[in-house]
Amino acid sequence: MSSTGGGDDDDGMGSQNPPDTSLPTSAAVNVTVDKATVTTELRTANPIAVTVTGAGGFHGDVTLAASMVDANGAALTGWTVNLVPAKVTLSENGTAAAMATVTIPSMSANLTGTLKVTSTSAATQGTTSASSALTAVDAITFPVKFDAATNGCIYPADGGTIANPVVIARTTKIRFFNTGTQDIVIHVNSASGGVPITHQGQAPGGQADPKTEANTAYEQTPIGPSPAGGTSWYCHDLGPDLKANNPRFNVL
Ligand SMILES: [Cu+2]
Repeated sequence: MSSTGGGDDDDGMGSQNPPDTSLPTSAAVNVTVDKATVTTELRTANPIAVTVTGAGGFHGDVTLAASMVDANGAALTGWTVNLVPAKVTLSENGTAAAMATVTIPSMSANLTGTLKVTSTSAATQGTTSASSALTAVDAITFPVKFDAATNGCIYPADGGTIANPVVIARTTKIRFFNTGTQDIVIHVNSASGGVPITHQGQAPGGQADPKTEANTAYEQTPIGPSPAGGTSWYCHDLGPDLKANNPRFNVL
C-alpha cells in the first residue's frame, strides 16, 4: 500500500471507484434447460426452454451457444438446433429466457442426440452449460383430418411434394394420425413398382385397421422401397385426391 495520502490510489490513474461494469468475485451465471430428456419422433421440431440466471451480484451480457452432439461428443449430422436469442442481458441477479429448437430429420443414422447449451460471460462461477438428451422413436407421423368447411381432408403443409418428398428409411414406421373428429381412410397410391405400405383396409397390411378413427393413427412399417417418383397418399374417404399435389414420401 502506498502512503502518499490524499486518498488517491497508486496506480497512476487517479482516484477512481470501480466502474459500473465490474463484478464481485462471487458473480455467477447458471444455465438450465426445462427438459433433461425428450422422447420424440423423427421429422420433428422440439422446443427446449433455456433459462439463464445471474447470482452473486452478476449483471451484464451472457452469450449463448447451442450444438447437437452424439454419444461421443461429435457433431450430429442432420440434426439442427436454432437458439433464440443468442445473447441475453441480465440485470443484477436477474433471469432471462431463450429457446433452443432441435429439428430432427426424417431419416437419420442416429436416433439419439444431446443438445448442449453453453454460456460465456464475465462471471467466473456458476453452472455455465446445460444439456438435454433427445431420443427419436423410429417413426414419422403425418397429421391429417377431415375439415367440414371444405368438405375434405386437410393434408400436412410439409407432407412432401414430387420435387421434395419426405425421405423415409425402410425401418421407420409411418403413421397417419387423425387429428379431426370424423373417420377417414388413407389411400396409398399403387404403382407398377409396388408400394412400400398398404392402402388402409386392403391386403396385405391394411385389413387389420380398416379406418382411422379420431385421435388414432393408421400405422404401417414399409415392406419395401417406394417406386420411382415416391409414394403419394390422400384420404380415400373423404377426399380430396389432389393428384400431383398429394402429399408424397419416398421410402428408400
Ligand atoms: Cu383409395
